[in-house]
Amino acid sequence: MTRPLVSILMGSRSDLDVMRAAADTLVDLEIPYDMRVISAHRNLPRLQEWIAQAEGLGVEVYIAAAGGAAHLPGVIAAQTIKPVLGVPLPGMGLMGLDALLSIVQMPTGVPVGTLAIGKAGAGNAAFLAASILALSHTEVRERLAAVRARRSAEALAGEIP
Ligand code: RP5
Repeated sequence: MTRPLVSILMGSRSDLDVMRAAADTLVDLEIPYDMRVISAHRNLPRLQEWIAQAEGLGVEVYIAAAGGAAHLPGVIAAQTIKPVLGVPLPGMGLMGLDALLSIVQMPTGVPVGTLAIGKAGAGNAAFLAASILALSHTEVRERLAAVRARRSAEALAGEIP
């Protein structure tokens, strides 16, 4: 098994549909990842166990998604000095604004890089993870540059003259 560079975590199976956008982007960039559902509220010991395991496996970036009170990204950030990217999710009645405001307000010294709400944020979390990995992984840098160039060409081709 290829060792994952990115760990995608979410609080509930109900988050899976949105978070596929992050996984799909990592696949596109050929970045090995692990994706699992572990709730900070319902399964804290399991979360702590996984983070210890992930650090040993060589995970370099965490992408964590949660809705509502949305503590998962912050609880992960409390246990690692690796970058944690938080994706606020809609679906709890306040369209994700509650989760966004919760995730973005981490205390000084324990930041969570917070992305947009929902699928757009999930996809961009994967791109941001790639940018972080590109600092030290040449092959990721090359693939990220290629995907960005491809998207740029597609945008130009779609331009209305
Ligand atoms: C959060 O609460 C999850 O991330 C999810 O977005 C939300 C609702 O979870 P379920 O009640 O559907 O499991 O912890």
